[in-house]
Amino acid sequence: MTATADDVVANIPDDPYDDANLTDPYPLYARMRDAGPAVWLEKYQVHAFTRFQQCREILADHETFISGAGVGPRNYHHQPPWRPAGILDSDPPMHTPLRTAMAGVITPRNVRALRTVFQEYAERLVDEILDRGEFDAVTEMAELFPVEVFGNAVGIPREGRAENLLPHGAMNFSAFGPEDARHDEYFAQGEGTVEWVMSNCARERLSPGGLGAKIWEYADEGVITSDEATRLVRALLSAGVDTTVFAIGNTMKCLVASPAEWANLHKNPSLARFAIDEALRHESPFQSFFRTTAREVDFHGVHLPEDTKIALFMGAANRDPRRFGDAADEYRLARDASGHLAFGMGIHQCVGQPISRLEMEVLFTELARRVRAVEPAGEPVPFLHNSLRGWKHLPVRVTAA
Ligand code: OVM
Repeated sequence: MTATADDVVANIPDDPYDDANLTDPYPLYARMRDAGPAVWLEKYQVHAFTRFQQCREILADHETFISGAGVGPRNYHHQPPWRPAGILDSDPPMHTPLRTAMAGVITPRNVRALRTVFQEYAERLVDEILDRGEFDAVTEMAELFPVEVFGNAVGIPREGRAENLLPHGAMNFSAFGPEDARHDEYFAQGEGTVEWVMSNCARERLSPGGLGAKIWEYADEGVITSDEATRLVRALLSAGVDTTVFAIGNTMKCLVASPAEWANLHKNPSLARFAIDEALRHESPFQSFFRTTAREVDFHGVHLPEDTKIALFMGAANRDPRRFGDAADEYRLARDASGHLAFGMGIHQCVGQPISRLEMEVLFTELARRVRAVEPAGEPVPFLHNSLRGWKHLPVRVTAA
């Protein structure tokens, strides 16, 4: 079934996925939020949700709004996924053992053990940044950090990481948005990376003691099958790189645009985690995806037939003044950004977030301590993508403390 436009829902003729709106989505997001709890995206023939309350309710109700038909516009009930479904695009009961194994591997204890090596790399990276004075905060910081420390944590070979993981992520995340020319381009650029990623999901390729090897222990115990273990390592390598790369770049972007907030952070580096959370809210790396109705449902005045795709814009929900106040469009270190939807909500809420948060906290605490001031050193270049939001280049000048 597909939904149809109706009288109660405002029609939006605009395309959130065109170049202009991907470059600056926020004016359109504001119009969509103000037009009602749901809007009709004419171009995609789909209802879209941009307010905090409705996005949160949809994410929390995984029985009505399922993931197993895919979290992009493609409905797996009618069209096969581009690759076999995994933890993200599944529902209970299939989802449950996958989540159990993943949560059993990404424990507070296992994550805490990563801090020292994250810290060592952060110190080296900040040494280099300060030596240089001017640097690209994306290619010379944001992209390097997760590729190095998260790659090591999972336990994959260093050789080939950057060339494969970044284009692989951009390709995979493209499937969470419309299958347009941009999607096809990222798929073309990702060619060959699937083979590299899948070969490194095999148990014999993963270094002992790493997160990947720990996932395989759940296969030994019979909690998951070998196929499922392979797909969980695939999920680590699919979800754990680009998202954190963009989160680091976006946090830097927010702080470079707010010299006063950098000064506050420098004065008190223990505020790093608030700077990061507010950046996750203000410029969410993962902006939008889809759910599918498991049954006919009336939701905030919208009638949705069974097996209907709906679009969720978490990037808009996280700017909703109904939740975050009149200054929701501003980046404020002092704000309580908690509860934002950048990591989702409910049974699919990002299971890897403590690793991502630790990476960022370590890096930004080190930067905050040793860098007195940051300023733009050139025009940033946006990275246009159908579900991710971030920067391709972000030239920054730093002054040592
Ligand atoms: C994947 C995947 C898994 C979990 C999360 C995610 C947030 C992607 O395997 O593609 O994106």
